[in-house]
Amino acid sequence: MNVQLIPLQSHGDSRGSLVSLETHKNIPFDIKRVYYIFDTEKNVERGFHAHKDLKQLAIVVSGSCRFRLDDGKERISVYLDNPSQGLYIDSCIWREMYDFSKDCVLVVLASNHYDEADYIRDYEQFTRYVDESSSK
Ligand code: T46
Repeated sequence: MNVQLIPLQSHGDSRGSLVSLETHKNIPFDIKRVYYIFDTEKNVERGFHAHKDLKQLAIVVSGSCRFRLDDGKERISVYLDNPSQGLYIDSCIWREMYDFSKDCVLVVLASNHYDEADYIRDYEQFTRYVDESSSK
């Protein structure tokens, strides 16, 4: 599955820690957009979609949450609770986010601007899209 946990170097000293995110240095795409998710409830689940082209890197800068990731063949779960680690998610991966801690702040770097046409929000349509793409 084209997902990867990327270690992000933390520059720490007695004053605290600092992580820098730079296009094509530790982020494998041009960063065109940044958004963040916060004020989440423990029992709420988000996502339930895939992207046709968009690549993203998700970092939990506070608290924790879990991702369910599915490429149409296998399904894995990833726990994020470390601001020095980014979860890279390639295009064509179904994602569901859940088990948010109350203090969770999830920052997401994206390879493109917001475009609803890039979303596949129906799971059956997603598996059809994966099958069609792999037979091309
Ligand atoms: C993803 C996961 C990890 C915007 O107006 N601009 C934006 O850049 C984004 C990301 C969203 N929105 C609007 C669209 C919806 O009206 O914000 C609202 C909530 O978006 P959505 O329901 O898609 O949120 P999530 O948490 O289900 O998914 C988001 C991203 O949309 C998605 O790309 O991979 O986080």
